[in-house]
Amino acid sequence: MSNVIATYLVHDPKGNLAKKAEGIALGLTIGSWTDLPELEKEQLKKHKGTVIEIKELPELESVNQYLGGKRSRGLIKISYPAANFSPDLPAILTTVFGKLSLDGEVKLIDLDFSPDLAGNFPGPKYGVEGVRRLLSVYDRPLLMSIFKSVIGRDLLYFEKQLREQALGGIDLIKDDEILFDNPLTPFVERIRLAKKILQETEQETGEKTLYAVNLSGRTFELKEKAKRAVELGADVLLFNVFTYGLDILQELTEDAEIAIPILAHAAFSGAVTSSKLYGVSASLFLGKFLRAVGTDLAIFPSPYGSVALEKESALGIAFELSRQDVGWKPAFPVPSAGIHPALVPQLVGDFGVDSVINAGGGVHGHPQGATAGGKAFRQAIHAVQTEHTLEEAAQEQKELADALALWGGTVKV
Ligand code: 1AE
Repeated sequence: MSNVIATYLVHDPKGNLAKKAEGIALGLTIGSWTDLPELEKEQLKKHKGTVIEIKELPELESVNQYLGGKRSRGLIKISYPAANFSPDLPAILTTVFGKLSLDGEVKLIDLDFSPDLAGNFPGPKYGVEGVRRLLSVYDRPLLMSIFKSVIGRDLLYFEKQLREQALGGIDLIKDDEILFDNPLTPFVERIRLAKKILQETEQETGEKTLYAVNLSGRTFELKEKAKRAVELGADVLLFNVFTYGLDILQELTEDAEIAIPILAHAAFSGAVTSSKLYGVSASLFLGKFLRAVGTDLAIFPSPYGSVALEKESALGIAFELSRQDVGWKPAFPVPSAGIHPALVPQLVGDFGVDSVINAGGGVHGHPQGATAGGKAFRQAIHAVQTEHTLEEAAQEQKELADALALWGGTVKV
């Protein structure tokens, strides 16, 4: 059967989860059912939402107190026939969580597409394997860094930061998500300059570095701009997907001419995912959806950095980006924010070798500058790969020793 199955976390003030579930299943499909004549019932059957599971959860006193009254809690699964919507996320989301998102304490936890429906979503063009191939790096987590304090600076400053980061052995260097097209560092000039500088640094280090330029501007200009970037030889596009919308990212990834990887940033997603009672789960929003619409690398808050996400949520995102039991290529999880070299063992332990370690302050804030910052991260990654502690590795490697002296040991979450 062609359908989507939505899982909701519901807090019901009326204490009747079965009635609540049936109300959702009918309300979001054919409306009233019981009052209809038999013939119409038969005709509408294939459009009716079906409650397939109700799992009661223990009441939570903290929630009752917060909401000012008793709530029954439960996980409800409802199947929606694909006959009700066109096979695109705007239609699917409007069906399963359109007006329902405005109706009390309901959170959308998961959405399972039947295989034929999932086939309407492209998944990553490059994914883990494709990005690794571009870099010729196959056996370790990738290292990404972020331009910092570039707003109000010109191309000379951009060039200096780019060169310093690349010489530190960084695989991908991304624009800060708050750097937009601007007269001091225009989009096209950033791409041209990055190409030249990264060719020079590759000569020096023997290693490739990819630059992720921020694709920004008005929605209807994005495709042409992305294609221009590709013509100019851009390596990767950074995209603030959640301020534009998931379907817009899908439009970009489905365009065969936009044949470079896309790095999705989590900016604005907290407005939708942060509440325990409302919105959409992080694993669905930042994991499953991003992979479905074609993200190759997905940035989200790590569980131990400066804007931390709960560990369960961060691991849930990474799981959805990487799970093998779906038809899409795996995408790279990029747990970010407040990352420094001392966190590398924990990052690799939690997110695995097929993940990207991403740092802004943790690279630029190194006492000897960004090149040393990059080297310290690479030394930490090498230590983990060769089963040495960071302290052991730091005895031989000054950049790592200085980073550990500044940022200290790993944090257990
Ligand atoms: C989850 C977003 C992280 C991000 O965008 C960013 O700029 C992090 O910077 P640092 O590594 O915390 O300095």
